[in-house]
Amino acid sequence: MSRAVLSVGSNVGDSLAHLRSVVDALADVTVSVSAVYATAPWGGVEQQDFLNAVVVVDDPATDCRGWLRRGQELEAAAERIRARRWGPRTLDVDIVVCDDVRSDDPVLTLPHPRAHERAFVLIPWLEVEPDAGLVVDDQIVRADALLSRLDAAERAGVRKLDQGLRR
Ligand code: PH2
Ligand code: MG
Ligand code: MG
Repeated sequence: MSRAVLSVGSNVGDSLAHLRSVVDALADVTVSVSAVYATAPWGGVEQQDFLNAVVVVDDPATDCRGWLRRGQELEAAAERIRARRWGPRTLDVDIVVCDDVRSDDPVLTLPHPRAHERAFVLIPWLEVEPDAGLVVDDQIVRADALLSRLDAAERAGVRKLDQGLRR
């Protein structure tokens, strides 16, 4: 059983529909859903802006590996092809944190090893969990403090949209 914070992103095809497919599929285990944000691409690959959101889920029947599997199923349903690291994708479902699990298993590293560097994760997460914290370098740090460490330009690249994911 576990509670997880999922970061969902898309910049290929009908991105809003891809993000909605996650919220629809996980509706009965969803605790909260952030707004949708248009975000400048992170990671140095020249590509379209992404749409990103954060979904908090809780399900006694799903463990952390289970969230990974469910995310991968949703990615497959969106016909995701892994063409390039940090490149364009129809749907990406990343597990930011799962309970208090810490793991350096390359299959599922927890917390997500780059979440603390990404305004497109921290901003929507803080919207739904203003007191969120994350273990970075063996220390628990507030997500708002992590966000303030990022470049202003990075934060400015994350813009809230009017359309939501819940119908
Ligand atoms: N995902 C990536 C690479 N870069 N940039 C933004 N803004 N949002 C993403 O979801 C994203 C990215 C690969 O997972
Ligand atoms: Mg990702
Ligand atoms: Mg991923």
